[in-house]
Amino acid sequence: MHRIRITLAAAVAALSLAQPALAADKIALVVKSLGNGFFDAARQGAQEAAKELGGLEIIYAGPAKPTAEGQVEIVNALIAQRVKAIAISANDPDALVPVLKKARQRGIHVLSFDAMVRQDGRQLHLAPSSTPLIGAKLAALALEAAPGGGEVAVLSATAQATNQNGWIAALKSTLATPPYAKHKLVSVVYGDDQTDKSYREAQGLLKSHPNLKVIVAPTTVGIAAAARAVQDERRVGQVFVTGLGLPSEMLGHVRGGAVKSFAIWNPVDLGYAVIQLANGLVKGTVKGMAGETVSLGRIGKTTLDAGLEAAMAEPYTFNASNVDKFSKVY
Ligand code: RAM
Repeated sequence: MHRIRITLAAAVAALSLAQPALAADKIALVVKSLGNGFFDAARQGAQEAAKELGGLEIIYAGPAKPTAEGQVEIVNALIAQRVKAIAISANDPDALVPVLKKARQRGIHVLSFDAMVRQDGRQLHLAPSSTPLIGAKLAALALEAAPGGGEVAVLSATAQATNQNGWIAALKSTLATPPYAKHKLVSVVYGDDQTDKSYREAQGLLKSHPNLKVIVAPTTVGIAAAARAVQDERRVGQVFVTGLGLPSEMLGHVRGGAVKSFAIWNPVDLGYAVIQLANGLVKGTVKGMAGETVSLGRIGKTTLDAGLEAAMAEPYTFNASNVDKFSKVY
């Protein structure tokens, strides 16, 4: 009897060992395009959250170029793969809505981060910071670049990106206030978050506005390309580039003098936080309701507003005093 009991126990143990490990929940991080250092850093944060939460697999995807059509194809493939959630930085607020609605109908949770999807196409949106704050920061950076005023041009990402468009609108309203009376916005151009196109657009600005004092690029791809154009065209000291950049990509340009200061939030934290929210939706701990306070894991908490948007921290300013240190982080 004793022997049989042991054998039975051993059999039960063997059976449980033979059970396949519980399949991990797949959560997709869909970015504007591949090859962008900002999103590479966000991916790192997403992996960090997945490791901390356990039982998650991050699928990182994005088109080669930042187009809505490329993202629609990706979302269709993710629906077929039965992912549990899709977190997307959208190349167009409207064009993604139908396919994201299809995902919702199949029980997939949908949220946007960085660049927003229209409200009826997602359950919530995570912004890196508040839009008016970013606009005011961009204006303050332009003032730092040209304290005496002068011509300012904007080199943006794609013309449909909700994040850049919101920040540019906020920059314009700040530039209309008295401290900026001597700063004149002369042009807004789009480099589509492509290095080559951004570089050419920056060269074009330098040519068509010989008195240009500042290029504000609210995109990590654009700011690096514009700084290189200013350097190559030997306009360092006459034209200053500023905006939103990664310390790792801007270090050389701060040292070279094309950039005095710039700002950004932590993209690793953004990727980490959006996966915390995606997992919350999957597990039911996040409902996606106006006024709801939601957990961003190690970062803390945030509250969804009436438009089901939540914002993270203030953008942080970098210059010669701190860019070195942070260039090792992101
Ligand atoms: C680029 C992308 C991204 C934006 C950053 C600041 O990498 O356009 O969406 O948030 O810049």
